[in-house]
Amino acid sequence: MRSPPRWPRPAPARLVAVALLVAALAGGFAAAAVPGDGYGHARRMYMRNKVLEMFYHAYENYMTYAFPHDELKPLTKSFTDSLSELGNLNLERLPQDYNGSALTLVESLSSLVVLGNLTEFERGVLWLSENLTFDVDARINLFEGNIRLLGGLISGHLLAKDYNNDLKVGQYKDQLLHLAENLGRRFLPAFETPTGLPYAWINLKYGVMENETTETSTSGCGSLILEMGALSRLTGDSRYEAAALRALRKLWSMRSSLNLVGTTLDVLTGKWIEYSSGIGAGVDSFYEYLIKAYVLFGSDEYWDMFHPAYLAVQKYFRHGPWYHEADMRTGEATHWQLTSLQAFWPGLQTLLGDVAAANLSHREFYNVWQRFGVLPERYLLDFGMLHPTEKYYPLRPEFAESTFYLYQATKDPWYLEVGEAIIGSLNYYTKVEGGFASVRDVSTMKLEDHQHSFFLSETCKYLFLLYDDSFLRNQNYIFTTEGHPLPIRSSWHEKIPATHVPSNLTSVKDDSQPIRVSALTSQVCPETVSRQSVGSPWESACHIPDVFPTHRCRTDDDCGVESASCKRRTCSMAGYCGLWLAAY
Ligand code: DMJ
Repeated sequence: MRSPPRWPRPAPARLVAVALLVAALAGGFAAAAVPGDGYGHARRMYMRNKVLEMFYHAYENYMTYAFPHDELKPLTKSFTDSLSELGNLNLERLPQDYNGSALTLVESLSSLVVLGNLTEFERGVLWLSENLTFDVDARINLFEGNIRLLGGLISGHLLAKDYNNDLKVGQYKDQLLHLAENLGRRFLPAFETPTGLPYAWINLKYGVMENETTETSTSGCGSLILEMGALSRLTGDSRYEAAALRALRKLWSMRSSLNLVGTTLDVLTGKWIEYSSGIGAGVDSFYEYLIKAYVLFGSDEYWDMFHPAYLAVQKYFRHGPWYHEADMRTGEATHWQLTSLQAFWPGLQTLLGDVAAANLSHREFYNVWQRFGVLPERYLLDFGMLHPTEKYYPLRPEFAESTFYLYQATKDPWYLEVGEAIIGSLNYYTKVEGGFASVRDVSTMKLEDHQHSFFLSETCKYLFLLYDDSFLRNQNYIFTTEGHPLPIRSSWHEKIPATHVPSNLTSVKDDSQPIRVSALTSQVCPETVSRQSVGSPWESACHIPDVFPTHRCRTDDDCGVESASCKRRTCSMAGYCGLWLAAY
């Protein structure tokens, strides 16, 4: 396999940054001055501009060859209507003049603002407000429609409001919000089930179709709360948030005694179909939305779900830096696979403040990235080989996303070098004249004719923010699972300005300000973090105390996880928890 070209390397300044991070961790949120991270301004600007080029190469090709259809086919310079793709609908049923939902444009709006192109953002807003309609006989996937279309519109609306004074063509008049509300209303029939768990598919014009499948995934019905919660708060119509929250509560009530959830379920019976689960496909954003809903809305209810769920993941799925899958009922490992989607987890852990664990896993993902040049969709850890069929890389953002979070938390320029490798690979393997193409098979680097919209909403956005985070200054955002920023507002938040939720949750504002690992660190390991001294190992959220303070136990389930090694403790014959078995 060819190696991608590498950008010039700077003199490493990583040690300085690591020392500062340790100092910052040791002092909790106490001030720790961060001088320049040693990466170099010119190099940073070079990489920033490189990402700009990538974004516009993808965006302009989409606008030329695919707009107003949904996504670009970069090899044939044609288009695909992703409503059909997202929903597998029968194209013949669509109206003759059906033009798609301009999905990639909707998905690009927030990125255009992050990149500082308000003129193009405004052009997009105006076009969408005059042309976009959801009154089409199209069956779409609720989850995808929510994170891509609804999330893109809501985020675009909030940004249009915030940047209103900088827009040129007249006043913004909430057009994107009206579109979002129109779409949200069309989602509501999906929630009309005995359990409150929504159908996975909805016809935008006619609601739930006859004989619609009743099977859905955990992420499909457990990651709607950010967009639908925001929609309710913006419109004053509580139905959206109520529907998403009811579904989330129901899902959480279905957890096992180990606080694990499965991967697929039936929305009519509320019974699990697939008991094996992990942190990747079908589940991933369920965890993400619990913690992000807590950050955005401040309700303890989200934290009270997230915390045990997170600890259960660390206890039952984690194996050193890897996360395997396990049966939700027994915690027994089922599949030993690395998946590309799992690469968001270190980003989530960084948001949470579990930087040590995040860094460890991120490095392993990077090793796999280096080995193949990109991340394969699935890699069999037990056989040390690619999955026989899932060998593709569809330009996914998750690894870049985690790299961005880790750099924000640590200011360690090593992550900027990782970004260089990602950018190098994307340009070398996937850039074609007509845009950026997905990789069909990472062992041959054969390409596939598809540029997914998330390449613009997430992959390019996180890579840009890695080198230029000026968008984050003076504002706190939480990014949806599709990379759309939602501002954290005190009017939406139950706790701000309470002292334990500092305002700067997602960003390091500039180099003269202290590193803030995360406001949530203190909730994961309340005392141990602040007791750490410089140079000692970092506490990790994998720490789970034994059930009884005496460390007595009846079974292994009464034992927790060692904080430093993250090894699971077991119950001895004499009835004490300890590291008796070197199982991990
Ligand atoms: C995105 O659509 C979202 O991040 C989703 O949650 C899962 N991953 C894809 C991109 O890989």
